[in-house]
Amino acid sequence: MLNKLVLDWIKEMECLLEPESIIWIDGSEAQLDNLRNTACKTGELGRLNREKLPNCYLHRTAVNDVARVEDRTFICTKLKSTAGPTNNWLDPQSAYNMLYGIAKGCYRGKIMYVIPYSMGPIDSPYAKIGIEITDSIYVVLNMAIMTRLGRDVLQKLENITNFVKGLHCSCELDAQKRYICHFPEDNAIISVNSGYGGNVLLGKKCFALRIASFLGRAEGWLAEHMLIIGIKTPAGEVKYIAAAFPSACGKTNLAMLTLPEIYQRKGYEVFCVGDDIAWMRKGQDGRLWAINPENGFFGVAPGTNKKSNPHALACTKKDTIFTNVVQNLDDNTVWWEGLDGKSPENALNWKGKPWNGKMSIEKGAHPNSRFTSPAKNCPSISKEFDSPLGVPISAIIFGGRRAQITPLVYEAKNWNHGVFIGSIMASETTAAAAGKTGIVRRDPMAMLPFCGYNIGEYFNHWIEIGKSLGEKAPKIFNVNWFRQDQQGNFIWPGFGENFRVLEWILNRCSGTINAKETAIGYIPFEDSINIDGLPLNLESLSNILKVDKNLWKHEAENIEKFYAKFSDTLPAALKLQLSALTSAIKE
Ligand code: GTP
Ligand code: SPV
Ligand code: MN
Repeated sequence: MLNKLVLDWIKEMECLLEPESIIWIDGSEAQLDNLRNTACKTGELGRLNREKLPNCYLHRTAVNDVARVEDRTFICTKLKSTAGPTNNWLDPQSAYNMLYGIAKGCYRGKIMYVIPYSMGPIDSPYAKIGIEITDSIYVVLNMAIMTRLGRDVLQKLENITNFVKGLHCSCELDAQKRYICHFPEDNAIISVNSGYGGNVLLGKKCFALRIASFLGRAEGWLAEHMLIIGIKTPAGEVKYIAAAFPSACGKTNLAMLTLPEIYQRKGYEVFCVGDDIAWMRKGQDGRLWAINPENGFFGVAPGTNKKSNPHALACTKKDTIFTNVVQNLDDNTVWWEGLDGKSPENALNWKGKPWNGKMSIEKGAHPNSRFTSPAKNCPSISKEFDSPLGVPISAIIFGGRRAQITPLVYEAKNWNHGVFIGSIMASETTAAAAGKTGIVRRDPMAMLPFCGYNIGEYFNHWIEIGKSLGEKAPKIFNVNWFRQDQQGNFIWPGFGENFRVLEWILNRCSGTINAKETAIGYIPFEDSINIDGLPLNLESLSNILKVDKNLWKHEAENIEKFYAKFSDTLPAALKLQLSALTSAIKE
């Protein structure tokens, strides 16, 4: 018997939405298959080639609905100051009134799907339960890949009083009435008028980052936009690294990294634990431990190929939902820019219009087209993937897209300096969010769009976590794979070759290698990064490792302006870090 809180809320939503019927998602293959068949009949999904892509489907979103909408995303808390200077804010009562007004009767003639799901392995003490109500089969099927759902969750719900309420209404997909609203004080999320992943798969960014970061602050843990990767050294030890890069800046690629041959020969191995979200807390042994709350990947398709990310490509070969990619009509398979082989000649583009790679200058796949694949499809998935307590983290990496200024890698002098480095992260915007791309903006810890409360207090929370970890805190680093030459080409080869930087990071963690102290932190000596076999000479390496004091002086001035936004919530420790940087670059 489900508990009354759940049933009361479902009843309340039924009265509001007025669906024709209700279907509880139990996660059984039979039920999901039924839904796939229905969606194929209505055209919500298209079935792809059964031999080449078994159990794979194609979905196209509305053309005005292809990415997260940050300007229509709100944190609704009683006090505006709780949401802080970087979030859009609405008063909860007026937000509920407006949203319930939009949602009233919007399921008429439709089925209301109720999805009970768990973020985190169901038997993990750190897992949290959510229920998403939706009118979209696409959402149900994506949630079935991205989360753990079904009977076990329903069973857990019998004894649980706190769950996250998520309501999704497709409505008319009207961009003017699109709202992604979070009520962290009520554990609730309401998303209306969108059908795009990050806006509607409510377990992901809405719950596992915005609501979870709010919960994490109260409960003493961190919800972060981070991948988790395991590295087995030739000595047989496995070390775990968590890394935060903004959207479409390389988390999936680093998480599923394929080792360059020289490292395979040396006996290294890498394992993927997660590619987007990490929940981290102090473990019994005093170290920082992380779980990946998700159960699948919602990865960027363009640029994924046999060379850049063979593991991601392998993930997409079965049981995958593709969104906004090219459909090759010759064999009913999929294609995107950057995939191996030539572009198809007889195809439909992401909008479903006839498209020919040779004749059209327009892109075939949307730059933010995605694949949704089960984690277990990943050839390098970690054997700790389902571990209830997660994995211990040895290093935290921050990074972003910076054509100039930020070196390939540098290391923080201590935890608080690391928090400072995270807080001043900046990156060029990408197609993952609506709006202009390629504009450099500050994106602290890659959490600017995802922090569910005042970001000044979030920085302070990080500082407190560091205090509590003390000597056992992970070391903090910053990386930048995206430095460009005068012609605008990336200087660093990236992808699998990024392991050369991870090797340095591991060596710094184990204390087996010295580094050069600079105004911004420790950087590698040139001969500490192995460039054997790379099309990169020592001079180029030295260029991307350099700290240009003039550029950093300018950067420090920008940081000061950015920090001014936080006024009294900015931790004193970070102000100290900024003045230390300002005086160090003057020397
Ligand atoms: P979200 O899912 O949006 O959070 O993104 P993500 O951080 O997981 O980004 P992802 O790994 O999917 O990479 C996005 C884009 O960056 C892809 O087009 C990649 O080809 C490109 N990319 C990833 N890693 C590298 C790299 O090391 N070098 C270069 N030049 N490009 C990269
Ligand atoms: C991101 O934008 O950071 C993503 C994709 O990981 S979405 O789920 O749309 O947020
Ligand atoms: Mn992401």
